[in-house]
Amino acid sequence: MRKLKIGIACYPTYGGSGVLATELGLALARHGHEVHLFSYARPTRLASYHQGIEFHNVTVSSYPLFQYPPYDLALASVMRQVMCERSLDVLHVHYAVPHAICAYVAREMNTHCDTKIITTLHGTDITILGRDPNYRDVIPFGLEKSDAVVSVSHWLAEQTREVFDYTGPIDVLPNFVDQDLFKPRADDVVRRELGGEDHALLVHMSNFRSLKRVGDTVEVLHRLRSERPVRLLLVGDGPDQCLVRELATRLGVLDQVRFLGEIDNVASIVAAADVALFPSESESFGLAPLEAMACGVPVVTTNVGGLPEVVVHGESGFLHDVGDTDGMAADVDLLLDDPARRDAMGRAGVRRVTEEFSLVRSLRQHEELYTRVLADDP
Ligand code: GMT
Repeated sequence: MRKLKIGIACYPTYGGSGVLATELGLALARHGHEVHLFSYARPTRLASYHQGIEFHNVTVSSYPLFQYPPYDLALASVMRQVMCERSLDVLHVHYAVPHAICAYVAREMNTHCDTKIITTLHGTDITILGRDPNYRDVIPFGLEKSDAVVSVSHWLAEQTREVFDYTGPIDVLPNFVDQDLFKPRADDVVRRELGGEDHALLVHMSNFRSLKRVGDTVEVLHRLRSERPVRLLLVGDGPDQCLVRELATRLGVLDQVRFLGEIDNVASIVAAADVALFPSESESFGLAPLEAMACGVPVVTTNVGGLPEVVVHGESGFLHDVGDTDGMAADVDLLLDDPARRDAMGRAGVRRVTEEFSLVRSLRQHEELYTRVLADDP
């Protein structure tokens, strides 16, 4: 395919949509496309210089009248400028609010510019903001003005139709993972450092929002029956951190929990673990479970949202009802006491990632989508 000029807008924060948008941008740049990334801060995965990718930092001016400085207008303005100066072929925005509307406004301001707009929906932009009276009219407007709408799972595509009565086409392009980064552990150094020589290691990573139910990982730890000493590694940070710490103290398991915070070397920590725990009450896809699978670590999670599209129950992990910490604990015990089963599940996870969720596959799917949208001239 011809090399394209592609704009990508995303949140820069420690979260799935920003990580995926940045990884996609990096992969497209490595494939020879010219990539322009828009955000209000440098995304975590774009810490260093990368050839072929230019970062456009959107700054918001303060003004005495502004109780809420209008980031949306500043973003639309930077998008308009880059769209025009660089003749972008595609502007691919991640997370509908406010990015889809900003992209539309930017294109409307450039009367002679025919940049195609693609909006990828990631989850709460539909499931929470889509039901919020402050946003529920503006989101479908953004989708209708996009040249293509992408969802990260079939479940989220269904939700989008249901929440907005949306009848337009939706492409499902699932989350992906870079298997050069997330892979089964090659040595035991990190595992030893984490105490894995004489402990079984459980891992969870998230932004500690209430819907992640991080407290359930502590409940599971408390309910384990296995003879082996166990440690729970908690990666990430967020609003529920204190509650989780309090719960661990109350249940008498604080000594077994390590709060690792927001760290860079997530892949090596996850790969060092025996089992990964994700008790979310809602998840449009579940990037973190996917990363654990890529590391060959079996996943114990919930049967909600897009998670059953990621984890095959009994094959690459186990799915439970939300809050079923007894059931989750029983499966963790089973995996800790049966290394052969654990390894087989880990291998099945890696296979599934390679076949369905690889970076290479996703890059091809995205390039095909861009080509199709560019060919769809009215
Ligand atoms: O929707 C969110 O909560 C934010 C978003 C993010 O930026 O992390 O997470 C969503 O997008 C990820 C990437 O597509 C998905 O893997 C997560 O499942 C999804 N989170 C939820 O649906 C809660």
